[in-house]
Amino acid sequence: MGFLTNKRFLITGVASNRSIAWGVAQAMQREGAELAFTYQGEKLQERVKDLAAKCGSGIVLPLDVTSDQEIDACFGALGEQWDGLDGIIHSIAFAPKEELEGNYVDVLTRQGFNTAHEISSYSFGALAKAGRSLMAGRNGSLVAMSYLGAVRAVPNYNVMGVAKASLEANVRYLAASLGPEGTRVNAISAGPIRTLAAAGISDFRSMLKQVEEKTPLRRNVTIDEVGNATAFLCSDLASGITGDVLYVDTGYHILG
Ligand code: 0WD
Repeated sequence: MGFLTNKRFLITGVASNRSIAWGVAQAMQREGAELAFTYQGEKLQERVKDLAAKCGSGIVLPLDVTSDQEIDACFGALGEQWDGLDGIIHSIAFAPKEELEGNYVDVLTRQGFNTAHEISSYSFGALAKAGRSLMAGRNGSLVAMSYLGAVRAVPNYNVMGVAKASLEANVRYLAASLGPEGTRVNAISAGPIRTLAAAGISDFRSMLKQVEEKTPLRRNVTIDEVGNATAFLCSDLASGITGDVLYVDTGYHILG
């Protein structure tokens, strides 16, 4: 019996079979969880449906986090299928590509900053709020995906790093806010992984190469490893952990 048996989770951010959220879904399903998925925009619907089916899930809901209406509709629809929810995986981020290369100040705009923060950080709190009543009394767990650029000035990561810093602060405030009702809130800070979102970051290849050469384990992390750590954080094995950022990056963050 898996350590997530009898638990139900909503997984956002599956865009392909390379997505971190897909690694999470596979690990959670293996551990016995029942899953529901969201997709952003019509063109991802079929792909996400196919991937969801591989996890035995028929619950696939549209969700663009820039829309309050879609957030409400998503949790409304979920509530019709499930009488409770044990957690939400937030695996969503976006910043305009033009702001993910070059000198931070040169490329910074108000619009880009606001968009990056709205989609990559605000949305975590918005999903927590919308899912709150479904999670009440179930020792729920929320997990968001972050990156080292939240705490260090990583070349080209720019405004996304600032948004990740906001996301990690959001983790702490949400943990303090929802802890009294039993809900835990954490983030995973993943090492770089080649996904669709990563393709938007300038010179991502050299980021991967640099990690491989220097990191303690001398290799990049996989979506399966991030998935396993996320499954753990969502399980009762992690019942004492909240408000934290767990690094799953083959040890890169410890280097000076
Ligand atoms: O190296 C990496 N790939 C790392 C990613 C290292 C550390 C952290 N992360 C984070 C990302 O910042 C993100 O928060 O992991 C999370 C998942 O990213 P991913 O798996 O690397 O990327 P991807 O497979 O592209 O999934 C992210 C998805 C979007 O994909 P596209 O490629 O279509 O932008 O986030 C979703 C979308 O499906 N997304 C949205 N979902 C709902 N509403 C929105 C939105 N407005 N915008 C983007």
